[in-house]
Amino acid sequence: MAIDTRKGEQHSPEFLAINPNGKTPALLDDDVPVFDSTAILLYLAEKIGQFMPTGTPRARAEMYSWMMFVASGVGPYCGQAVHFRLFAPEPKEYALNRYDFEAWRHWELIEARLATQRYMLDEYSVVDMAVWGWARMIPRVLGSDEAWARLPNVKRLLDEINARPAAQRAEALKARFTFQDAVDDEARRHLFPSNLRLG
Ligand SMILES: N[C@@H](CCC(=O)N[C@@H](CS)C(=O)NCC(=O)O)C(=O)O
Repeated sequence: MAIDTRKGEQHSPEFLAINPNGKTPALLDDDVPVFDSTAILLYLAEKIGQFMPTGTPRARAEMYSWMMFVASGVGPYCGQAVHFRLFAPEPKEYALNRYDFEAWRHWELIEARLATQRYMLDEYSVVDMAVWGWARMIPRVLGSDEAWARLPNVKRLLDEINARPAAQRAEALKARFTFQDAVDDEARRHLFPSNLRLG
């Protein structure tokens, strides 16, 4: 189902039954609920037996390490960089500087890796998909399209995955729905409940 987070649909009982954390994405695969983007990728890859190295412990360790790097590093730092850049009230210089710095630092690690190899692992995998999810957001996260000049290999991977049929199907699916654009007072109440404590 399509969830418009700016309208607060992530807090509906139906959605919370799938993801008690009230955040997108979440999946109901037949009757199996899965939530959190990294868990969804690992679950689906394991289910279909593709896009995951199955060989040596070293290869699996590499995959898990980079998946968690995206889940616990790229995701949270990029998310907070967007929040402080676009939505937080002043004063925010300290927080914006910290999250922008950390977002850049994470992307530069990915850039360095992709400068020496085509994909994040030896072959195309769930790690590239996880990176793609956030790479699409780079201009918003890092403040402008100029970020691509410093991340040419991330852009290369982004363009390659964008051209894959599955990525195009995902875009086409998204285009079937209209999501609220404005982050108005009501959307802020849904998205940033911590603000209520500020009075
Ligand atoms: N760790 C989660 C983060 C999910 C997340 O923050 N989702 C955002 C949209 S991209 C959301 O649902 N925000 C609505 C809210 O926080 O109420 C994941 O990777 O799936």
